[in-house]
Amino acid sequence: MKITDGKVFVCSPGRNFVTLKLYTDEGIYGLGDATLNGREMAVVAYLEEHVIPCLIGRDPFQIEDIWQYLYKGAYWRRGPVTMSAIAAVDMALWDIKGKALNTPVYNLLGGPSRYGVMVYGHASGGDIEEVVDEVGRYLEMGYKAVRAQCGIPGLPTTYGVGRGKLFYEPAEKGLPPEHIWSTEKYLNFIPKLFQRLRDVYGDDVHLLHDVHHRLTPIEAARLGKELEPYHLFWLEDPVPAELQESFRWIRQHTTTPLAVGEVFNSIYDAHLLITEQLIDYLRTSVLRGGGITHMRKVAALAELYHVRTGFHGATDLSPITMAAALHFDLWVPNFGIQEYMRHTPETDEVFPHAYYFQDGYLHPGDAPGLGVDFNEELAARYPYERAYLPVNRKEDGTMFNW
Ligand code: CS2
Ligand code: MG
Repeated sequence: MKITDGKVFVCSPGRNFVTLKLYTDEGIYGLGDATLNGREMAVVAYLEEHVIPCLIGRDPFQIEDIWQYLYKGAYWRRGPVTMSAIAAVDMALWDIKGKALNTPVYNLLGGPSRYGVMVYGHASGGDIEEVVDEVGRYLEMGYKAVRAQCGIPGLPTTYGVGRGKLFYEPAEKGLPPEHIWSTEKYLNFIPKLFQRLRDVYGDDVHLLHDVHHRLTPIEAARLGKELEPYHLFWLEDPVPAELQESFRWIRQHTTTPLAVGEVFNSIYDAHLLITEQLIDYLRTSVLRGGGITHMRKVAALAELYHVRTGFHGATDLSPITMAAALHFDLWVPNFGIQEYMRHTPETDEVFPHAYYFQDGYLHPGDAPGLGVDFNEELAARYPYERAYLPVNRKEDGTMFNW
């Protein structure tokens, strides 16, 4: 079998997505997600100008060799654009192989290691009582784990409080919206949220929270300690993680489990965090982390150090990534949890898929390959429009982390 062509599609059924379709001389095609929120067209150019021409004529079954070729052959290694492009090719190749061998991708990885993939939903609200109600809604839907994010008194906006119900899309058309932040107001408030949630829902519900890169290590240590009585499933992205050793300070002060990595794009971003056991869950999705081929090596290292997977699964990762993640999650021995932010109905129509939600778990389904398709005609009805993630400033105007 040979790769005969590759096409990149950009569409916007509720938000922008970049989709790679690889064609073969046997009529089988593979799909890959190449979406990079707010920088979509950079990955489109990388694929069309620099990757697809090198794929024509290659054997799609040589997944590892093509991965090595695209990684080492780039010379300028790593980075979110490069690794998202490599990931899209990788997902499409696994999809082709599964379809050609008439088996779901999880069977190619090693078969299922569990009955289903435990997921967490996103509850948010403008105040504590709204969040309490939203968490209740997710529990009624059967979720066993819920992330809770809340408006902060005194701040006009904050991370994770969505505009709609069930899904949260931060990217906005036009130029980047500017948000305002106060660490003090945030730190003084968040423990009250989780005290209330534990009072209402008891100890057994898995509760998660995303700090979204906004504290210093010692501030994160304070928050982790103050949240210990509410034993979160995880506290996510407490600090920007370029300086991996800064997690040593958090680890010394708190037993609250830590999750990080949705912005990482290779094993090197997490190597110290894993080998010094500074984190408990690694969030790097197969889209950000160079595909299934690279992420299974990262998961194998993590397994040695008691680190579990907790893949990113926000709406800016298309159903193709969700499908690929679920095949990986069903197989990977050191599975932790899968984020499941539901897509819009329009998105689900453009990307029909086999995966399904049942009683707090997702299952990838048993269709050959990844079990997801792409409706080109329908996608064309939702044209791309540039959108940006917000930026964040402190109350005094200092540029900060969003
Ligand atoms: C968030 C994301 O889901 C999460 O944990 O960090 O929603 C993140 O804000 C978006 O993926 C950014 O595009
Ligand atoms: Mg996050």
